[in-house]
Amino acid sequence: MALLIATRKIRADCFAKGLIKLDPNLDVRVWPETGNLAEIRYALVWKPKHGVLATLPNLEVIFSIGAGVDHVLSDPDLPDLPLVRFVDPNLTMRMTEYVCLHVLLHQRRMLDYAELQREKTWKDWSQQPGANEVRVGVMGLGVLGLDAVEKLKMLGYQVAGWSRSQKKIDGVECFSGGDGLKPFLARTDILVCLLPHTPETEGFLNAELISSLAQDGPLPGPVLINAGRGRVQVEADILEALEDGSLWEASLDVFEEEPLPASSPLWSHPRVVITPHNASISDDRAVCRYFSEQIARHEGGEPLQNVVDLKQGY
Ligand code: NDP
Ligand code: OXD
Repeated sequence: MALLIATRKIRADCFAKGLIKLDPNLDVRVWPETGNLAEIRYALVWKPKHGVLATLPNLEVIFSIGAGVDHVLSDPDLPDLPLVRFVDPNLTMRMTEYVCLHVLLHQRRMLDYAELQREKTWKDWSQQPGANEVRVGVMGLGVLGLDAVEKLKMLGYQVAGWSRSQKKIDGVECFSGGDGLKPFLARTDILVCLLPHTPETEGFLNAELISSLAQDGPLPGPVLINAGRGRVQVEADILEALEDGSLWEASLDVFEEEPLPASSPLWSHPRVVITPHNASISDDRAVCRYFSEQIARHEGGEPLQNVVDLKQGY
């Protein structure tokens, strides 16, 4: 039984060591040194080269090193096999940290204070609303969104969530689908996007959506935080919205093109916080433990966990 790892070489070598430590009998290969392709039954991948998975005639399961699977589903030659995504408490915790950090940053007007500090100006900014005055809306109530809304609630925000299917969460106003979108946006001062990139969500965070956010909140304007996927946002529309005032500030962790090109005006926009797609990075040891367990389950005839719905694309 062999497993092929296809990701950046340094990380692949680290996963190979970790997996062998957990199961010394596992035959681990690092792409492009595949050996006999017919022996490979599992593939552990992050942004694999298109077409590689289709060359493995006896592949049984594809493992995504990340929670998102768009990097696998974009392969036009993807074999029709179970795709298991990474779900892990550490990944969830790190994303919740990012969400809370950035919601607090905008609510407490930290970008204004950073500017005042650069000017060496001692000035108390009185217009920092309390958390209880701020309406946060989380798009995507999956593994990550559900944890984020719970922690935001604990911080005292007025929290709502929006997802494809209707949810019922204590203390969180839940909206769903096309009908729920406008009312959800209309009550949202800080919008947090934790949506996957699918054909349905492509370009979703656009001018029309931004202009539907609440304009009567306690901050100078609405805020967008996107840690889902870059192709869910339209960067030209975000920049325009920041200029025309329909958006006040933004925190962006993901981008249409990554790395974000040096020519992007987002880099130097005074009301934008940029992070390099590291809101929540999969922990290497947890990745090894999790997929080693999935292999053991599969070998033992137990069902795989967190199998992606290929029709929905997440
Ligand atoms: P899940 O699959 O658990 O949740 C996805 C959520 O999005 C669900 O609530 C789903 O609705 C909702 N959704 C999907 N499509 C639509 C749609 N068309 N309309 C409305 N709601 C929709 O994913 P996770 O929470 O684990 O992860 C979310 C995303 O976060 C990942 O796909 C990945 O892109 C991103 N991510 C980013 C990281 C980073 O570092 N920036 C790190 C990890 C993940 P429903 O509940 O009805 O199915
Ligand atoms: C993921 C990511 O999907 O890191 O896990 O983006």
